[in-house]
Amino acid sequence: MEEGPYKCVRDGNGTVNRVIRMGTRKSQLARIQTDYVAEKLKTLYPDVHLEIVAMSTIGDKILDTALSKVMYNYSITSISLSNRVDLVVHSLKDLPTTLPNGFTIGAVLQRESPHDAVVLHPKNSGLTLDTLPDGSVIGTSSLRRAAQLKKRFPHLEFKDIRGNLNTRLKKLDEKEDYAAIILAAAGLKRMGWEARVSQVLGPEDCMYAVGQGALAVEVRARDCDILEMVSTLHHSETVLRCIAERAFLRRLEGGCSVPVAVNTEVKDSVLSLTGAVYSLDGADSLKEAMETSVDPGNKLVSAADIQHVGVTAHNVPQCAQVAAEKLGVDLADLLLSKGAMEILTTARKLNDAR
Ligand code: DPM
Repeated sequence: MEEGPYKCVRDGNGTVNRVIRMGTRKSQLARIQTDYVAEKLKTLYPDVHLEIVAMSTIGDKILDTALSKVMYNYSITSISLSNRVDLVVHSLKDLPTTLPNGFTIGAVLQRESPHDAVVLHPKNSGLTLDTLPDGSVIGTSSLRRAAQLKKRFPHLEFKDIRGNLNTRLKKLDEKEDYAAIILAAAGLKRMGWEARVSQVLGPEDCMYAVGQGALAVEVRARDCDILEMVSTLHHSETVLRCIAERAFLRRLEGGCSVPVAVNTEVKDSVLSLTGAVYSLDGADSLKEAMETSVDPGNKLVSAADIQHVGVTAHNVPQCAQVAAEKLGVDLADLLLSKGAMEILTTARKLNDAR
């Protein structure tokens, strides 16, 4: 169970009137994402004084290790958050489904495209994953992408590629090692590199990662003034989709280093979730779909617990959040009943041995 509500500590009139310090990692993408949220906050709260603090994290330092093994160290920023800064903007997909005690996701912003995209070496311009020659090497360190694409495009080969987005694009363009790389469409868009996207992969080719394409604002759970301030950034539909996705991943005990993929949709107050697990080569997989009503009129349960898989969203109907979380858990249980744990355990062991 997660922690219950914290007692609010306010400064008198319910508004934040001290300096708010925003932490950011030093990569260009992290900086762009932080600036984007800072701009939104400045527009909403012109009187609030924001300060951006650049931080080094272990995540930045261990980029030489396979990303699929270290990604979860991103939660290291929570440690900086404990004293130096008041909020940190993250790509939601890099945040663990269980946050360190005392921290919460105070805002989940409207999702960009959650899909993965193909970026071709310039010499392959005009080709697609289908038409690339046999044996073409595709760069990705994502077990999720490799598993799905190996199965779907058996004529291609997959190799790890590391470093931040700038490094990866450089490795692609300036060498002949990779015919193409796969990256999240959202990150490419934020970097202003949309023109490099040659193909966006739909769910039939590659389902996305839990939380992909959404930005999250991490805060201290007891800072009620800040929590209230950032909560206006919540995008209800994104919140519900991401709660379902994160609940699914958490139930599967999957970190971001397991081949787990999802697809979600909200239509006419119905939230649908498709989830899948894969062996590393994609040969073994399980995929199921479920849906639930997230109609605020649907008074399922009244939640005493205000956090849902780490997200605090007072302004999104509780019954809908409860239904979304239950959807994720139920779908995971369905996959577990069909043998998902065996697939994931084997994938994890093989990946650790790489
Ligand atoms: C996580 C994964 C990757 C990132 C694993 C996955 C990709 C690693 C790789 C959990 N985090 O997706 O299966 O390609 O080797 C990351 C990116 C973004 C956030 C870059 C990307 C930007 C998009 C977003 C790295 N984290 O996926 O191309 O905000 O969702």
